[in-house]
Amino acid sequence: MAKKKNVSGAKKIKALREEIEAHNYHYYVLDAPVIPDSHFDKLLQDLQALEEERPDLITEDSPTQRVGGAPLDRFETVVHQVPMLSLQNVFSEDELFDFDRRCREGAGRTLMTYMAEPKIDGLAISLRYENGQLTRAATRGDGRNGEDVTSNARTISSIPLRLVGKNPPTELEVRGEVFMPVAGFNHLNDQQRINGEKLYANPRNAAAGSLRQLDPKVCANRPLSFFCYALGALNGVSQPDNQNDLLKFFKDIGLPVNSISREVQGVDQCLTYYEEILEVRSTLDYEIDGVVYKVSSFQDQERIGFVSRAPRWAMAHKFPAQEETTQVKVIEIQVGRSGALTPVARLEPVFVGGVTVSNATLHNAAEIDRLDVREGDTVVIRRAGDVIPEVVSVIKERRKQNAKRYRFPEHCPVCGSEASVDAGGIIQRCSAGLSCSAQVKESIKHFVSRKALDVEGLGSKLIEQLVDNGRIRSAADLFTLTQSGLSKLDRMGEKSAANLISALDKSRATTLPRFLYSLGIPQVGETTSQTLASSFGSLEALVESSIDTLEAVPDVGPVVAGEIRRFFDQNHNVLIINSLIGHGIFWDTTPTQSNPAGVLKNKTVVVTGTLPSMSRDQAREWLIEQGAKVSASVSKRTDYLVAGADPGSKLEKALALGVQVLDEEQLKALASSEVA
Ligand code: D41
Repeated sequence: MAKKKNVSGAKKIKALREEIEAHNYHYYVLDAPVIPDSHFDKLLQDLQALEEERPDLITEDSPTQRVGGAPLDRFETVVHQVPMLSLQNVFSEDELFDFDRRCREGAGRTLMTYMAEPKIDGLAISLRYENGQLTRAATRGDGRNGEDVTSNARTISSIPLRLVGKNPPTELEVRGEVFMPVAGFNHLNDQQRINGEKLYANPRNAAAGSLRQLDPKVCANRPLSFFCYALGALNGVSQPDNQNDLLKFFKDIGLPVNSISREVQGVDQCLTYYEEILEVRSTLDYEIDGVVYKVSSFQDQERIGFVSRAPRWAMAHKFPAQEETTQVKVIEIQVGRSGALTPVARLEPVFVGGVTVSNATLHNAAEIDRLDVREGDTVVIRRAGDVIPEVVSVIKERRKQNAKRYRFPEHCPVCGSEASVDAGGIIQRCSAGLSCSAQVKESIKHFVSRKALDVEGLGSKLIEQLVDNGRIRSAADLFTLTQSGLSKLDRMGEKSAANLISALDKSRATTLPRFLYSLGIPQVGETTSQTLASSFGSLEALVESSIDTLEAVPDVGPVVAGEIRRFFDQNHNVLIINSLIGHGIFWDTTPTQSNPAGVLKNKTVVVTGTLPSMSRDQAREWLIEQGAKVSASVSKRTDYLVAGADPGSKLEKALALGVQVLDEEQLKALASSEVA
């Protein structure tokens, strides 16, 4: 009896492992998960429980072993049997034309077929599989000698511990890139900040730092991933004969390859690929620093050959760098609309991430302390995608001897009032509220901005001028401006004055969500404004709401609820609101729910990614019309996630929590269906 039970235990363990591996394959290689993450976690837990009963059956390649083994004292050196080559770079089209010419001449062709791949910004490693089992992972090192990082590589979920298929190669060495996805990187740095540990400057450094942890359990908690792109050695199966087939082969045996690689013909298509990838760069969930072109045919590759330790048949075509060094001229303090004092480094202009940058944010006083940035310092700045450029590190070696530590001001640089640290303990704020002209200016700029009341032709300079010469002291005063008064201002003609008056007039007709947003309540963005409007239905109900009723609104936690209450408790805010309404600002007060009996009524819905036929804002407005509550983040309380292209981490979270995911079409179908 006992024996029989054990056998069935062993069988169950085997079956569960295979099931888990199959899901891993669907998730990481095919990029098409078949079950939600929660279901996957359950399978793993089941396996863990079975293995606890049968520790004798635990093997190194069990999916439960990804949590990381015993810490190491040091990494052993590995000699790569086949050296890991390096890549040459080009930065310009001319250099690329030369590369193409050399390849065509070397192979004796008039038109060359290339494999074009994104160049992942991570670190190169080599994985060794023997009879389908992962036996060793080594960093590239100098190309000849690397470090044995097998125990860390085993913790990376997208690296298969076993290859799929009945007849795996007897020997396989595969090369690829270990990297940290951007979302994981941001999360890691948040975590490091909370724990008072050092921050990583970029995803690449974070990936390298994680793979070099001596304790595999630390590495196991780092969100690393992997794509492969080259062969070191292959035995026991027939060799593919070009790069395109090689990548297909990798995918077939369970190794993740990048899905946006593609075969191209000739240098023109290389350039098209380059432009296309540059265009989508900021939407990818991992960082790339260029594209790589490789002569696809292995026979052609052989003919073309090598220069020292780099192939002549491959080339990296680099994107403009996202990091550059430059000098900090001065550190200035900007005052935000709620008084937050934000330090900004004024820089010697540099070209970075495709644009010339002359300012970078230093976030707050604590960040200046952490970096120890001083005026005159040489710093590394970073501009990734469309985010505000930031200072990531200081090159201390280049610091001038007399450079003094920066002292954060104790007073508002604009109005001179005392500055104090806010409740969160990080942000310094000017204490003067709307008696500080900087706060007045910023709150009016926000009030007229596109997503708020959208007053056309009222730029920052004009607002500053109007506040400075005392014509307006609040958003409400905008509606006291006259055409004749305006036309007397600098650089303002009759025509623009008339246009501005009519734009202001037009902006009087608004919606409750826009009006709430325009007030600039701290922590209350567009989505929260929409949720508040649909939850309370009227401004009066919101103004009189208690902390408890506020917290019952989706996405409103104690911090946001506190900010809202504080805002409406301040008499000057109420006065401005009343004055605005007195000046004729109005919105439709009939309930916005045009389909209040619909299926979506009172459902909490989150929208993510790019939808085919409407913007996210339009989708949110439409959902509110359907009676839904639109929320910004996925939680257990979310009923539906509406996901478009490039959905990002919200989709993962929804799948993990078992939240129903809909595309735009399914959403529309659901909305028009009958209520049961
Ligand atoms: O994505 C990459 N970072 C990448 C790196 C890639 N897609 N292909 C690569 N191909 C090579 C050759 C052609 C030499 C096999 C590479 C690298 N090398 C590479 N990465 C680091 C050093 C070399």
